[in-house]
Amino acid sequence: MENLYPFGRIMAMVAVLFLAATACDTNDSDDTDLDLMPVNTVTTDGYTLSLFADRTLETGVNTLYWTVEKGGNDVPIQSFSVMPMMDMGEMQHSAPHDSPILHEEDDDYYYHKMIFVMPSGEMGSWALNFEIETKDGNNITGEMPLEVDASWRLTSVKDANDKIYFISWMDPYKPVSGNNKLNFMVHTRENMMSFPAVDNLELIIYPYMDMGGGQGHSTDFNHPTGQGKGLYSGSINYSMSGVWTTSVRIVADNDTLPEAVFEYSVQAK
Ligand SMILES: [Cu+2]
Repeated sequence: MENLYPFGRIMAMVAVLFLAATACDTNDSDDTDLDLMPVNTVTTDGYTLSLFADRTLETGVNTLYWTVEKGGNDVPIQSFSVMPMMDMGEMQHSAPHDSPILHEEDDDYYYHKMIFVMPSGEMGSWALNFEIETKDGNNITGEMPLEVDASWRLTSVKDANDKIYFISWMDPYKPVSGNNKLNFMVHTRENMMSFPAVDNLELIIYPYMDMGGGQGHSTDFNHPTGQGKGLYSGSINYSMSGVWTTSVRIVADNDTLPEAVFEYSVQAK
Protein backbone atom coordinates (compact mmCIF):
# COMPACT_ATOMS: atom_id res chain seq x y z
CA MET A 1 0.00 0.00 0.00
CA GLU A 2 2.90 2.32 0.75
CA ASN A 3 3.84 2.92 -2.90
CA LEU A 4 0.31 4.18 -3.64
CA TYR A 5 0.85 7.14 -1.34
CA PRO A 6 3.29 9.08 -3.59
CA PHE A 7 1.04 8.40 -6.57
CA GLY A 8 -1.94 9.82 -4.67
CA ARG A 9 0.10 12.91 -3.77
CA ILE A 10 1.11 13.44 -7.39
CA MET A 11 -2.50 13.12 -8.50
CA ALA A 12 -3.54 15.65 -5.86
CA MET A 13 -0.87 18.07 -7.13
CA VAL A 14 -1.99 17.53 -10.73
CA ALA A 15 -5.57 18.25 -9.65
CA VAL A 16 -4.49 21.48 -7.93
CA LEU A 17 -2.53 22.59 -11.01
CA PHE A 18 -5.49 21.73 -13.24
CA LEU A 19 -7.87 23.74 -11.03
CA ALA A 20 -5.46 26.68 -11.06
CA ALA A 21 -5.24 26.53 -14.86
CA THR A 22 -9.03 26.39 -15.34
CA ALA A 23 -9.53 29.18 -12.78
CA CYS A 24 -7.21 31.37 -14.89
CA ASP A 25 -9.20 30.47 -18.00
CA THR A 26 -12.45 31.81 -16.58
CA ASN A 27 -10.81 35.20 -16.04
CA ASP A 28 -9.79 35.41 -19.67
CA SER A 29 -12.67 36.87 -21.66
CA ASP A 30 -11.32 35.39 -24.91
CA ASP A 31 -12.07 31.89 -23.67
CA THR A 32 -15.69 30.95 -23.50
CA ASP A 33 -17.85 27.97 -22.69
CA LEU A 34 -20.36 29.22 -25.26
CA ASP A 35 -20.54 26.84 -28.20
CA LEU A 36 -21.75 29.13 -30.98
CA MET A 37 -22.10 28.99 -34.75
CA PRO A 38 -21.89 32.05 -37.02
CA VAL A 39 -25.20 33.13 -38.60
CA ASN A 40 -24.36 36.28 -40.56
CA THR A 41 -22.13 39.39 -40.59
CA VAL A 42 -22.94 42.95 -41.65
CA THR A 43 -20.48 45.84 -41.97
CA THR A 44 -21.78 49.40 -41.76
CA ASP A 45 -19.76 52.65 -41.39
CA GLY A 46 -16.66 50.63 -40.48
CA TYR A 47 -18.47 48.69 -37.73
CA THR A 48 -18.72 44.93 -38.12
CA LEU A 49 -21.74 43.27 -36.52
CA SER A 50 -21.59 39.49 -36.29
CA LEU A 51 -24.55 37.35 -35.29
CA PHE A 52 -24.13 33.92 -33.68
CA ALA A 53 -26.53 31.28 -32.35
CA ASP A 54 -26.19 27.99 -30.50
CA ARG A 55 -27.92 26.19 -33.38
CA THR A 56 -29.64 26.76 -36.72
CA LEU A 57 -32.36 29.42 -36.39
CA GLU A 58 -35.88 28.03 -36.42
CA THR A 59 -39.47 28.86 -35.51
CA GLY A 60 -39.93 29.05 -31.73
CA VAL A 61 -37.43 30.25 -29.12
CA ASN A 62 -33.86 31.09 -30.24
CA THR A 63 -31.00 32.70 -28.34
CA LEU A 64 -29.03 35.19 -30.46
CA TYR A 65 -25.51 36.47 -29.70
CA TRP A 66 -23.97 39.61 -31.20
CA THR A 67 -20.47 41.04 -31.38
CA VAL A 68 -19.80 44.63 -32.50
CA GLU A 69 -16.25 45.38 -33.60
CA LYS A 70 -14.30 48.19 -35.22
CA GLY A 71 -10.72 47.61 -36.40
CA GLY A 72 -10.72 44.25 -34.63
CA ASN A 73 -11.67 45.72 -31.23
CA ASP A 74 -14.93 45.33 -29.29
CA VAL A 75 -16.98 48.55 -29.45
CA PRO A 76 -18.27 49.85 -26.07
CA ILE A 77 -22.05 50.10 -26.37
CA GLN A 78 -24.47 52.51 -24.70
CA SER A 79 -27.74 51.07 -26.02
CA PHE A 80 -28.65 48.20 -28.32
CA SER A 81 -32.07 47.40 -29.75
CA VAL A 82 -33.13 44.87 -32.35
CA MET A 83 -36.46 44.70 -34.18
CA PRO A 84 -37.20 41.50 -36.11
CA MET A 85 -39.15 42.10 -39.32
CA MET A 86 -40.67 39.68 -41.77
CA ASP A 87 -41.32 41.12 -45.21
CA MET A 88 -44.30 39.27 -46.68
CA GLY A 89 -44.76 41.52 -49.73
CA GLU A 90 -48.11 43.20 -49.14
CA MET A 91 -47.57 43.24 -45.36
CA GLN A 92 -44.80 43.18 -42.77
CA HIS A 93 -44.76 41.94 -39.19
CA SER A 94 -42.41 41.60 -36.26
CA ALA A 95 -41.98 38.79 -33.69
CA PRO A 96 -41.65 38.37 -29.89
CA HIS A 97 -38.17 39.31 -28.66
CA ASP A 98 -36.07 40.77 -25.83
CA SER A 99 -33.46 43.51 -26.22
CA PRO A 100 -29.80 42.39 -26.26
CA ILE A 101 -27.91 42.61 -22.96
CA LEU A 102 -24.23 42.04 -22.17
CA HIS A 103 -23.55 38.33 -21.55
CA GLU A 104 -22.89 37.64 -17.86
CA GLU A 105 -20.12 35.08 -18.50
CA ASP A 106 -18.54 36.39 -21.69
CA ASP A 107 -18.54 40.14 -22.24
CA ASP A 108 -17.57 39.72 -25.91
CA TYR A 109 -21.26 39.05 -26.56
CA TYR A 110 -24.63 40.75 -26.31
CA TYR A 111 -27.45 38.21 -26.25
CA HIS A 112 -31.22 37.97 -26.22
CA LYS A 113 -34.18 35.75 -26.99
CA MET A 114 -36.00 35.84 -30.31
CA ILE A 115 -39.19 33.90 -31.01
CA PHE A 116 -39.68 33.48 -34.76
CA VAL A 117 -43.38 32.97 -35.52
CA MET A 118 -42.93 31.89 -39.17
CA PRO A 119 -40.21 30.17 -41.19
CA SER A 120 -38.43 31.92 -44.08
CA GLY A 121 -39.62 30.86 -47.51
CA GLU A 122 -41.82 31.87 -50.42
CA MET A 123 -44.22 33.55 -47.96
CA GLY A 124 -41.60 36.02 -46.79
CA SER A 125 -38.10 36.76 -45.55
CA TRP A 126 -36.70 37.77 -42.15
CA ALA A 127 -34.27 40.51 -41.20
CA LEU A 128 -33.23 41.99 -37.86
CA ASN A 129 -33.25 45.80 -37.83
CA PHE A 130 -30.59 46.89 -35.36
CA GLU A 131 -30.01 50.26 -33.73
CA ILE A 132 -26.92 50.79 -31.60
CA GLU A 133 -25.60 53.83 -29.79
CA THR A 134 -21.90 53.53 -28.98
CA LYS A 135 -20.40 54.89 -25.74
CA ASP A 136 -18.62 57.57 -27.82
CA GLY A 137 -21.93 58.77 -29.25
CA ASN A 138 -22.08 57.16 -32.70
CA ASN A 139 -25.24 55.56 -34.06
CA ILE A 140 -25.07 52.30 -35.97
CA THR A 141 -28.21 51.23 -37.81
CA GLY A 142 -28.87 48.62 -40.44
CA GLU A 143 -30.41 45.26 -41.07
CA MET A 144 -29.17 41.70 -40.76
CA PRO A 145 -30.96 39.28 -43.13
CA LEU A 146 -31.34 35.72 -41.90
CA GLU A 147 -32.94 32.37 -42.65
CA VAL A 148 -35.38 30.71 -40.27
CA ASP A 149 -36.19 27.01 -40.62
CA ALA A 150 -39.57 25.46 -39.82
CA SER A 151 -39.62 23.39 -36.61
CA TRP A 152 -42.12 21.41 -34.51
CA ARG A 153 -41.42 23.68 -31.52
CA LEU A 154 -43.92 26.46 -32.33
CA THR A 155 -47.68 26.30 -32.63
CA SER A 156 -50.54 28.76 -32.20
CA VAL A 157 -54.23 28.85 -31.23
CA LYS A 158 -56.92 31.52 -31.46
CA ASP A 159 -59.74 32.26 -29.04
CA ALA A 160 -63.34 33.00 -30.10
CA ASN A 161 -62.42 36.69 -30.57
CA ASP A 162 -59.54 35.80 -32.91
CA LYS A 163 -56.90 36.67 -30.31
CA ILE A 164 -53.87 34.55 -31.18
CA TYR A 165 -51.57 32.76 -28.72
CA PHE A 166 -48.15 31.60 -29.93
CA ILE A 167 -46.97 28.62 -27.86
CA SER A 168 -43.24 27.83 -28.04
CA TRP A 169 -41.80 24.56 -26.78
CA MET A 170 -38.49 25.74 -25.30
CA ASP A 171 -37.27 22.77 -23.21
CA PRO A 172 -36.41 19.98 -23.51
CA TYR A 173 -34.91 20.98 -26.87
CA LYS A 174 -34.38 17.28 -27.60
CA PRO A 175 -36.64 15.19 -25.35
CA VAL A 176 -35.07 12.04 -23.88
CA SER A 177 -36.59 9.08 -22.03
CA GLY A 178 -36.84 9.65 -18.28
CA ASN A 179 -37.54 12.95 -16.57
CA ASN A 180 -37.40 16.20 -18.58
CA LYS A 181 -37.88 19.74 -17.31
CA LEU A 182 -40.55 21.31 -19.49
CA ASN A 183 -40.56 25.00 -20.46
CA PHE A 184 -43.09 26.74 -22.69
CA MET A 185 -43.25 30.40 -23.67
CA VAL A 186 -46.55 32.04 -24.61
CA HIS A 187 -46.90 35.28 -26.58
CA THR A 188 -49.75 37.10 -28.28
CA ARG A 189 -50.02 39.68 -31.06
CA GLU A 190 -51.38 43.14 -30.20
CA ASN A 191 -50.65 44.40 -33.70
CA MET A 192 -48.15 43.53 -36.45
CA MET A 193 -45.33 45.29 -34.55
CA SER A 194 -46.11 44.20 -30.96
CA PHE A 195 -45.92 40.60 -29.69
CA PRO A 196 -45.94 40.71 -25.86
CA ALA A 197 -45.47 37.74 -23.51
CA VAL A 198 -48.66 36.48 -21.82
CA ASP A 199 -48.76 35.70 -18.08
CA ASN A 200 -51.53 34.46 -15.77
CA LEU A 201 -52.63 31.62 -18.04
CA GLU A 202 -53.39 28.07 -17.04
CA LEU A 203 -51.72 25.46 -19.28
CA ILE A 204 -53.26 21.99 -19.24
CA ILE A 205 -51.05 19.44 -20.97
CA TYR A 206 -51.42 15.79 -21.90
CA PRO A 207 -48.47 13.72 -23.19
CA TYR A 208 -49.54 10.66 -25.17
CA MET A 209 -47.88 7.82 -27.05
CA ASP A 210 -49.96 6.18 -29.76
CA MET A 211 -49.04 2.48 -29.86
CA GLY A 212 -51.25 1.78 -32.90
CA GLY A 213 -54.38 -0.38 -33.16
CA GLY A 214 -56.29 1.96 -30.88
CA GLN A 215 -53.78 1.41 -28.07
CA GLY A 216 -51.80 4.12 -26.36
CA HIS A 217 -50.69 5.52 -23.03
CA SER A 218 -49.63 8.65 -21.22
CA THR A 219 -46.81 8.99 -18.69
CA ASP A 220 -46.03 10.89 -15.47
CA PHE A 221 -46.05 14.67 -15.87
CA ASN A 222 -46.64 17.96 -14.06
CA HIS A 223 -48.70 20.74 -15.63
CA PRO A 224 -46.62 23.87 -16.36
CA THR A 225 -47.11 26.82 -14.01
CA GLY A 226 -46.43 30.50 -14.74
CA GLN A 227 -42.95 31.85 -13.92
CA GLY A 228 -43.43 35.36 -15.35
CA LYS A 229 -42.34 36.93 -18.66
CA GLY A 230 -44.42 34.39 -20.59
CA LEU A 231 -42.53 31.37 -19.20
CA TYR A 232 -44.39 28.27 -17.97
CA SER A 233 -42.46 25.40 -16.32
CA GLY A 234 -43.47 21.80 -15.61
CA SER A 235 -42.05 18.35 -16.32
CA ILE A 236 -42.63 15.15 -18.29
CA ASN A 237 -41.14 11.79 -17.32
CA TYR A 238 -41.21 9.77 -20.56
CA SER A 239 -41.67 6.05 -19.92
CA MET A 240 -40.57 5.13 -23.48
CA SER A 241 -38.59 6.54 -26.40
CA GLY A 242 -40.38 6.96 -29.76
CA VAL A 243 -43.00 9.30 -31.19
CA TRP A 244 -45.07 11.27 -28.66
CA THR A 245 -47.64 14.03 -28.83
CA THR A 246 -48.29 16.61 -26.14
CA SER A 247 -51.48 18.62 -26.29
CA VAL A 248 -51.59 22.04 -24.64
CA ARG A 249 -54.86 23.64 -23.68
CA ILE A 250 -54.71 27.30 -22.64
CA VAL A 251 -57.23 28.59 -20.10
CA ALA A 252 -57.37 32.41 -20.21
CA ASP A 253 -59.84 34.21 -17.90
CA ASN A 254 -61.95 31.02 -17.55
CA ASP A 255 -62.07 30.70 -21.34
CA THR A 256 -60.71 27.32 -22.47
CA LEU A 257 -59.10 27.51 -25.90
CA PRO A 258 -58.91 24.75 -28.53
CA GLU A 259 -55.97 22.42 -27.91
CA ALA A 260 -52.62 22.86 -29.63
CA VAL A 261 -50.59 19.70 -30.27
CA PHE A 262 -46.82 19.23 -30.42
CA GLU A 263 -45.59 16.04 -32.11
CA TYR A 264 -41.97 14.98 -31.70
CA SER A 265 -39.73 12.02 -31.05
CA VAL A 266 -38.18 11.10 -27.71
CA GLN A 267 -34.66 9.64 -27.85
CA ALA A 268 -33.55 6.76 -25.64
CA LYS A 269 -31.32 8.11 -22.89
CU1 LIG B 1 -44.71 36.17 -41.76
